[in-house]
Amino acid sequence: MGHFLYLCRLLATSALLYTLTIADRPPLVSSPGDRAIIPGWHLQSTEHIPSDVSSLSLPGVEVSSWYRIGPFATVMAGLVENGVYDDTELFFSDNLNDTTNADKAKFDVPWLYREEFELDPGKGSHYFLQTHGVTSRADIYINGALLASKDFQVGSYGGRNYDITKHVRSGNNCLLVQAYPTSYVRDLAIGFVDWNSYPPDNGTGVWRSFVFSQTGPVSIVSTPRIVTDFKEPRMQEVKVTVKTDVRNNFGKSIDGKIGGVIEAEDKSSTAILSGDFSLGPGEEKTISVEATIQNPKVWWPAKWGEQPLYIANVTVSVDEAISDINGPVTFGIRSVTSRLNSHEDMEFFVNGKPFFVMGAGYTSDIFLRFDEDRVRKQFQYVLDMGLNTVRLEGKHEHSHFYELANRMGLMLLAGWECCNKWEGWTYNDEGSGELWTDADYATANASMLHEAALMQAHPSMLGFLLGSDFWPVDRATKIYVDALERMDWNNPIISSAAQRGFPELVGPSGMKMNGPYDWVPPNYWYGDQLGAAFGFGSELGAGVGSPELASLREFLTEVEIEELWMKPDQDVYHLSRNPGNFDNRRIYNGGLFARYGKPRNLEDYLIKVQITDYEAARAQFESYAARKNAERPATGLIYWMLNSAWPNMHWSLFDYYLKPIGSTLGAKVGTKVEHIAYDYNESALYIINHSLVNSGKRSIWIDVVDISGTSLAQDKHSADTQPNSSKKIVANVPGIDKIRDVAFLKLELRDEEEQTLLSRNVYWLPKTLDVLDWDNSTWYHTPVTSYSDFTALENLAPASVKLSVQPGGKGSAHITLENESDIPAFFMRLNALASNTEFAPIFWSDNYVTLFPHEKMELSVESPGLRCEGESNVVVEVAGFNVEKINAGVC
Ligand SMILES: *[C@@H]1O[C@H](CO)[C@@H](O)[C@H](O)[C@H]1NC(C)=O
Ligand SMILES: *[C@@H]1O[C@H](CO)[C@@H](O)[C@H](O)[C@H]1NC(C)=O
Ligand SMILES: *[C@@H]1O[C@H](CO)[C@@H](O)[C@H](O)[C@H]1NC(C)=O
Ligand SMILES: *[C@@H]1O[C@H](CO)[C@@H](O)[C@H](O)[C@H]1NC(C)=O
Ligand SMILES: *[C@@H]1O[C@H](CO)[C@@H](O)[C@H](O)[C@H]1NC(C)=O
Ligand SMILES: *[C@@H]1O[C@H](CO)[C@@H](O)[C@H](O)[C@H]1NC(C)=O
Ligand SMILES: *[C@@H]1O[C@H](CO)[C@@H](O)[C@H](O)[C@H]1NC(C)=O
Ligand SMILES: *[C@@H]1O[C@H](CO)[C@@H](O)[C@H](O)[C@H]1NC(C)=O
Ligand SMILES: CC(=O)N[C@H]1CO[C@H](CO)[C@@H](O)[C@@H]1O
Repeated sequence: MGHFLYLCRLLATSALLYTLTIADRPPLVSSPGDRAIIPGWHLQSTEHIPSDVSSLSLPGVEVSSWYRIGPFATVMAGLVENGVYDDTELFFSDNLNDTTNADKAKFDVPWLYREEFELDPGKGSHYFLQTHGVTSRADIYINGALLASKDFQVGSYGGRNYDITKHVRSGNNCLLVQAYPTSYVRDLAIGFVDWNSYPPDNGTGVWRSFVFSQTGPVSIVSTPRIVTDFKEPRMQEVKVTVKTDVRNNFGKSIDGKIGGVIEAEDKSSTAILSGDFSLGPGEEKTISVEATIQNPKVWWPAKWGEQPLYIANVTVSVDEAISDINGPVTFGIRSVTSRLNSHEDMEFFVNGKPFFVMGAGYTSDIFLRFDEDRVRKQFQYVLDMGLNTVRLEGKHEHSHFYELANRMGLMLLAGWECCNKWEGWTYNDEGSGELWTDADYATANASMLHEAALMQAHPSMLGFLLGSDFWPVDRATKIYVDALERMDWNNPIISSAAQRGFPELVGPSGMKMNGPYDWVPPNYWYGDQLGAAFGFGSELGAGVGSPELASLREFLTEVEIEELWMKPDQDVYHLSRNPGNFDNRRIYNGGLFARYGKPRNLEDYLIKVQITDYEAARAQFESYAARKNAERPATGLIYWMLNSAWPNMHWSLFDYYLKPIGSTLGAKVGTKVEHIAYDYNESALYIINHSLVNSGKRSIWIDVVDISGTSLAQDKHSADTQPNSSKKIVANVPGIDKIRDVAFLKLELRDEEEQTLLSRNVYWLPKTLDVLDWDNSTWYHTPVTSYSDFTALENLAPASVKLSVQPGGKGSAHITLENESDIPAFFMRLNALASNTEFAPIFWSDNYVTLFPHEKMELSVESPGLRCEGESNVVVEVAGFNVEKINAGVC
């Protein structure tokens, strides 16, 4: 109540003063072709505000007591931005749960986003407001009038374009958005299903920016779309068609000109666009203009080549005067196609070359905050791990995200999310979404049109998945496909990420989603059922991704950390929302305790955790790579998942604080361009080549020792490597049959002539493999009836290792590790710190390494912060399973 009175008083007394202060600001837009993002908002709950909010959309209301946010923020993101909540605090222990319970009422009411801005509308000017989606839905008011109601501005992705010409006025203008609460089962929003806690506000609010524009009589009403006739990289010239939707804002017919430029970003070529058009009164249509690019520079995924980009700008003019401008649109010259092979499995091709997808699933931040620099770091990890694709399951982002992927050479597999409202179909017996009404189909249409337009030109797009766990009904499928085609989508359209069924219009997906999501042993992947390495796995993994101790301390109490091993079956709030299938580490710890022995203390548990995570991630990527030329080939996989929405304990390839973990390095080994991998099940070796060009003679060195360092076998083979393939080169690795308890297998792949090391890979192998109970599998895991026994590792004598470090300049360092012992130095983690703080992100050439007796190894590390200037305290530490912690100064 106090708040309300305060507001009214201020309304009366300070309106004049306020108007005067902001009247000095320049107009938001001032000439045709100008576009501006609403630069910020005042945010407030409706809880203490009169029910008729339209008057608040009149200029001059005093709102300085409201929260101030940037151009976009969900309610929670806005409250964090204003210090109402502290995310470090919220993310600690189960504080988020407490806040969600305690503050529930706060988020059961709509919230207001309000901004005033100057305009100086000239005669003949037209004004538009483009939204990019408001969660879950919104009333939009401008200068006291309702522009759109919550029945029209609906859905997180429901971008709409409004003509606001008749509402704008000279001087101060005001926009007010009333965003309504979100339910993931009722609304087409951005949710976290069963794998992450929900934000207390369910992501409600203006999560993407609003764009304001001024035009003349003809407006460009969509981002220009790019279509090329590019087929294959040897083409001497490529025809580029730029398609633009334009509208006549006038009551009379208009003739106009469309012009523009396409420029190579490196300035190596320029092409001019030009054409004429006529529009009837109020008519809206698509205009195409063409240009030819000679000697086009072809865009490639990072592993295969460069990422040259082109930039297009489009201008429409009427009577020689500019009426509207759109761009810059960045695009690349490349093609993506897909087909189902003879096993009905999905195969992708980029520029005509078979593109073996090695990807992982992306999540947005829990509060949908967007930090381009953070995304860049995450993408750096993706590339450093040797992955080439990121899947966005209903986690579409801002255009900067797609632009980064374009520049870094990453492919993106976009699509709608599973389980909640997005899959509210009668035949979905697993999801919780409410069935769709006619209004939902309209929202789906607007959402698909909008997302397709936003994504269309980006060369990083690998495809769009219309559904995830379930395929859409025919009516939705038709809407999606029509919308994608309407927006000149030139990439594969896939019915879903699973095989449960499919709409006739699109056909089967060729993707499997048969688990696992929780822990399975490494030999699982070499089986022939469910998620094992054959076909295309759209989301699968052993559920691993545990942070190291320094990160755990950021979000768990000391007691909670100790309970990870002392109460191994207990629910862990930082795994997943209760209740669900992923809210404890029962399956994971069951395997770890049985295989590696009951932990003696926290330190012992944590290293066993990283050992488990490393071997799980490596086996998954390696098996798919090894089987890429199998009778039923593996054609690609999406590791579940890449990153985490908040600090959590599972499903990640690096932790929330951007620190590398066991799964990071396991994945990195498993994806090497040229690699030598061990098939646990058959005791066979595969030589793998993901390159399109490397070839030549290779030698393979095999070394097997037991835990006392005694050699069980040593062997050397020669092989001819073949580009872009995998082949079995050794059927039975010698020494494996001699294992008494546990042995170590070291594989080295070298160039035959120079003996340069191309890949080095160390396994710890048991006498008997884990036995899987395939028939007793659930959708998320396959149980083990008899575990491998690695407990003999406890008998490893201590090894002594020599560490030396040299600074390498530009944030890098070189490290030499030398095992001075007669036994293996098992699973050593290297860590770099400045004044006791770990660097992040940090990229290791290798880590979690095992050295054979008397082996010497060179490593390198890079991190932006790793510099000697002004830092006297930069050290590299090493500690391993049987190696005491040692360190060496970098500077
Ligand atoms: C968030 O969505 C869930 C349904 O998915 C619903 O139960 C819950 O009440 C929603 N929370 C809020 C604050 O609306
Ligand atoms: C396109 O427009 C942008 C913004 O107006 C400008 O910075 C850029 O130079 C233009 N590029 C071309 C190729 O015209
Ligand atoms: C989808 O929206 C477009 C653009 O508004 C419209 O032309 C089309 O008819 C809509 N489709 C359906 C099925 O409503
Ligand atoms: C190992 O391979 C054999 C055939 O070589 C197969 O029968 C068995 O199922 C495989 N093991 C696992 C764990 O899948
Ligand atoms: C979270 O809150 C719910 C009450 O809504 C409670 O049942 C549950 O035990 C809490 N979980 C944790 C981990 O605190
Ligand atoms: C992989 O293929 C490339 C390209 O032909 C070739 O240069 C390289 O030697 C191959 N490597 C292996 C291990 O086959
Ligand atoms: C890569 O391998 C596939 C099949 O394994 C083959 O069809 C294709 O031609 C190969 N591509 C190149 C560039 O070698
Ligand atoms: C599946 O597992 C359960 C419990 O783990 C066991 O009782 C049952 O016999 C198993 N079923 C099969 C078919 O092995
Ligand atoms: C103390 C010791 O045995 N050092 C050996 C470590 O390994 C290197 C490389 O094999 C040997 O040269 C050292 O003698």
